[in-house]
Amino acid sequence: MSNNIELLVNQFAIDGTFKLHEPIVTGHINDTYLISTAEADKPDYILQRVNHNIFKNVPKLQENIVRVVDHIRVKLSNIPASDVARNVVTLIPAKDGKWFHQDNEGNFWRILVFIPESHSYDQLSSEILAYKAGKAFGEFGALLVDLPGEPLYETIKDFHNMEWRLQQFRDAVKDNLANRLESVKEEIGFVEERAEEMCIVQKLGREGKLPKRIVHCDTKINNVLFDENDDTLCVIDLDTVMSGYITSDFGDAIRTGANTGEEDDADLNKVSLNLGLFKGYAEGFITGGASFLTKEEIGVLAFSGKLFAFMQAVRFLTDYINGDTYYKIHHPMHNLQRTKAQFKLLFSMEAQYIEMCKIVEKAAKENCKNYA
Ligand code: ADP
Ligand code: GN1
Ligand code: MG
Repeated sequence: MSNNIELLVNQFAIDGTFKLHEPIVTGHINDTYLISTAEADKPDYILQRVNHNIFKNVPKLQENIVRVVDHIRVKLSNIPASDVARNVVTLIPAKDGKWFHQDNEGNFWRILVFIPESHSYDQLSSEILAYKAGKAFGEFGALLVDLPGEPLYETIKDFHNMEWRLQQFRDAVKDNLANRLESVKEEIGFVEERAEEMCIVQKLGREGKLPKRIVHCDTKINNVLFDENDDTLCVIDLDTVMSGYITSDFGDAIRTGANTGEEDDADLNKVSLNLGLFKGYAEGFITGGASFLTKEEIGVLAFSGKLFAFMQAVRFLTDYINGDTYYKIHHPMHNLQRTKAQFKLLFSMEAQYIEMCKIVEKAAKENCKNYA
């Protein structure tokens, strides 16, 4: 394998000599490796195999990322305080000029410069960190509000469309491919009890009450890098940056960053929404996005916390019922364990929903001119 990884790395126009590779195993979809180079004064790199069963057109996905990072880089270069090399990711082309390399087995690979002295968190430990992460994602949206040209390619169709996710779920229940329905009756009930309420964003969009934006669509909290002083550096993991609703970039971060437990916590007593972390993220996100957020968008932010715990529960449960064909799992019950943890988080948000709404409203009044 080492040799193969070295051969892959050498398909790209990197600066430096391959020394060693180390897997980074946080993600559920792609494969990621940290590549160290032999020379101390040359960058290290991130090598990724992009899952082409899920991302159907990797060349177009890569084109999206190039457009997005080029746009951000130009904007940052006009902001004197920015550190362009660490505030946006840098892709390295293959030696043939393409933004990917396809190996003989048909796999797609890409390389990014490793941003030095950076780290990410799977969960947040303080309100200030939550504020900084929220601000980084709000600012990310603000930077892309004026991306010129054609709409970005939709890398996964209907990715955060709740109506579509429910249809996939109901198809899975109907087909019962893995014969697991008996064990998930209660969870199926949880889904159906909330199904209609959870489609409100799609409905508001159709009615023209929520604008489509360029959104990140995977604002898991470990997709923001922090520096040695715990200040934010950069938003990463740009595979799903595309057109969508603002709910995507608020709800998914709350689901991961403001959870007192883990996404797949086996101990459900550990799982709940931490309101302080919610407040930090909300204040940061609204501050970072104040230049573009509309009153209607702010009005669905607290709801999006519930929506994304629900959507993720539906997605994990669908995969469990289908026999684990989408997410990487670490044991046979993993998708069900994840589902239960997401439902527990949702219940905690349901219990604290009034407070969540008040926090968002206060943050909007204090930080956002568009919010009367
Ligand atoms: P996944 O889709 O599997 O989550 P990511 O692109 O988020 O893949 O990368 C996984 C992890 O690798 C990140 O959480 C981060 O810790 C690290 N990482 C990714 N890209 C970079 C980078 N350019 N510089 C530093 N670390 C990175
Ligand atoms: C996947 O690969 P990763 O871990 O960044 C998934 C997200 C889910 C997340 C749940 C393309 O993200 O949508 O929210 O797992 N990405 C895709 O942890 O489906
Ligand atoms: Mg990631």
